[in-house]
Amino acid sequence: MAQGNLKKTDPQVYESIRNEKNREHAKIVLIASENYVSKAVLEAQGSIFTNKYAEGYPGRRYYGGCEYADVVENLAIDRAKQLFKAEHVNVQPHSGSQANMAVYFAMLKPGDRILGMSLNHGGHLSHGASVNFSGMLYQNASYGVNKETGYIDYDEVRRLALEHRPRMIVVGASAYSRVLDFKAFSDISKEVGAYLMADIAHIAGLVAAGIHPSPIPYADFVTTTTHKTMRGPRGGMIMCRAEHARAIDKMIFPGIQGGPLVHIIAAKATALKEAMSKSFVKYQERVVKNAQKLSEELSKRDFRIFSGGTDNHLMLVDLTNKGITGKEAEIALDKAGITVNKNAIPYDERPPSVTSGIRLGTPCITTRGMGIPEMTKIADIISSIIHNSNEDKAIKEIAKKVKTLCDKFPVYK
Ligand code: DSN
Repeated sequence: MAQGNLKKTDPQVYESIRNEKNREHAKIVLIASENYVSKAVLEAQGSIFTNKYAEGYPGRRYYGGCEYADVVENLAIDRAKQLFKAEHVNVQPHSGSQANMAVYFAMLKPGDRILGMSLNHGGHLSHGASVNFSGMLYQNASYGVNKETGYIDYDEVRRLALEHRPRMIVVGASAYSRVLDFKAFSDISKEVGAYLMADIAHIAGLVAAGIHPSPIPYADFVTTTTHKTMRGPRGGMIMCRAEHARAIDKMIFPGIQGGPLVHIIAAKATALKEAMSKSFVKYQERVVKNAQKLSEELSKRDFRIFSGGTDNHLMLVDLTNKGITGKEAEIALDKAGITVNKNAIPYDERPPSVTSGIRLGTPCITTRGMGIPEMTKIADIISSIIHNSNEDKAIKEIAKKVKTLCDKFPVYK
């Protein structure tokens, strides 16, 4: 995008953006929660809607001059309703955490109990982790995955729900590679009289494309981010049954937020329009096929994929048999131009700052057009790096292969 004015006014920021653009082009990004937005989304996000205050909701704002802010917010709401078949949508949350916060604040009292997936087993901070507001304000109980299978054990979730009697059950994860059974969670929630919130931040694109089952028929509240697999701007969104619409809207504004970010809402509208296209469905199919191929190819090279594979866009690689920690692997891979994040493996004995594993995801590489043949190449590259992590000369050679792949698949043509 043209940035002549920025270059003149603030060369340092201009330079950082240019460097970031080069970095995004020159690295194979396997961070499961990242993606590259389209140029259309980028243009909407970088638009003059950043100038506008629009506290309130379409048709009932606390500022004049909101007629076009109303148009983009209504577009985003209507498209999200249509895409996800939701009764009510709020597109104002600034992030996924704020979407979750609004649901808790609207429906729970401090001291109520949440039952969510443990952070150590792939859950999110805002699902009740002790260091997060959700763990500070509410009592928490957590479920995890079965040590042998790596899958959520629904009998265990039910047992915990009966034992702890939570007011809210949260289903959703940042590092779980298997299909989530929303009906099973709904049955458990009904049995114990709890609300059910599904946080689909990671899998929203798959849900929108019909590749992962939707929680909409089962959950009282569905929260998501709009980036990640959705390929929209960074932000959050809440979907809920009509009966909770007023409570949720009131909690987002004036409860926990002030003016909505209208430029982000405009970009959310554009991303939601893109998500309604056939090419978006094909894209999500390719994301999953690529993840499955990458997981298979790594397994062939004696990498242990937690739970044995993946049904979605990500996988957890347990490096215990490779004699390298997640932290060391992240650093070695980065030297060769592969960006990943270290990640605790469920039942990990190492601290979260070290970990025994890495999390890999395919949304970014699929967006730049890589497919099945490239997954074999990437598995080869990862294997060579992990087996030569202390050999700087070998890593430099491998980096050349990464560069060739990146140049063949530019992020922004
Ligand atoms: N931080 C995100 C992730 O990487 O999964 C979750 O919000």
